[in-house]
Amino acid sequence: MQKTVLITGATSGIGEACAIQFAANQYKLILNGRRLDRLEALKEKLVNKYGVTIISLPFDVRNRQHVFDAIESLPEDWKSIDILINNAGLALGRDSFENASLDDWDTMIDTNVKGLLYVSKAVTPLMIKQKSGHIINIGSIAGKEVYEKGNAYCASKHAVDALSKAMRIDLLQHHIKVTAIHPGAVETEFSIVRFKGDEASAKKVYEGYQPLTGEDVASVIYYTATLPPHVCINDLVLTPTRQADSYHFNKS
Ligand code: NDP
Ligand code: 8X3
Repeated sequence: MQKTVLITGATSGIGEACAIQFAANQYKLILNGRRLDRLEALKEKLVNKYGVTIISLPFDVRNRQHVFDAIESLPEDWKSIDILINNAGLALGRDSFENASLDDWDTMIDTNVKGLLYVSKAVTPLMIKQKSGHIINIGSIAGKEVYEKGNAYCASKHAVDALSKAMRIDLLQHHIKVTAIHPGAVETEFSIVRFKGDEASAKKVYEGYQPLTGEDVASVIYYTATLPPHVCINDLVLTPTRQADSYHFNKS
């Protein structure tokens, strides 16, 4: 039977690449993001190319009520979600602790931590009912280490790391797999968002080495999602070959 995957943050980068990867493999897709125009364009492209069925489900993961209303609004035959990819997320600013903006901190924590919790809490009852499911949380290398001027972003991704472990333990009894994927540098719109539209600063992040692409990460996510039911990848860190950790890049 065709499986259904819900991807948050599918309008760009890793989420969009996941949408393409799963569509190419004939999954039913529920695609989320806030930018409806992008969701609709992606849906049209994937339906035409792969003949798959897609529901676009725009909502802001930070809005608790909207998250629950959106999941509740799904047609009954779409309420068996097999895979949830908690990908929506962002960094805002790269400022030293004393200079960083409280608003940026709020947005990162609300999106990366509370948003992931809301969507998971809304979807989990559906998975419990069907006695199976797979939740894939997109963490970061910033959830494994802390780097200079990374403060609240690193903390939010450490929370994703901790939550993934906690969810895996609690959801074990319901036959729900929980995987955390922690990428290093991926060239997406991530840095443009982080540097608030400053494209030159964003570009510099990826100079001197070959970064990962959204497609690289999507292919790893797809691999973890398609292992046999008795196999679960719990935790996976992937970086560009020329990145060892948050600090060590080979840019020679
Ligand atoms: P992009 O900026 O390209 O994509 C981010 C996606 O998240 C967009 O689709 C955006 O959609 C969505 N999003 C952001 N805020 C919200 C919100 N409040 N509600 C719903 N959707 C939201 O970045 P990436 O693809 O790189 O990032 C995806 C994930 O990967 C993030 O969690 C990020 O932290 C993580 N990551 C990224 C790395 C990188 O180097 N790029 C490395 C490690 C982890 P829209 O604006 O339409 O809502
Ligand atoms: C994004 C990767 O190293 O910029 O999560 O934090 S990093």
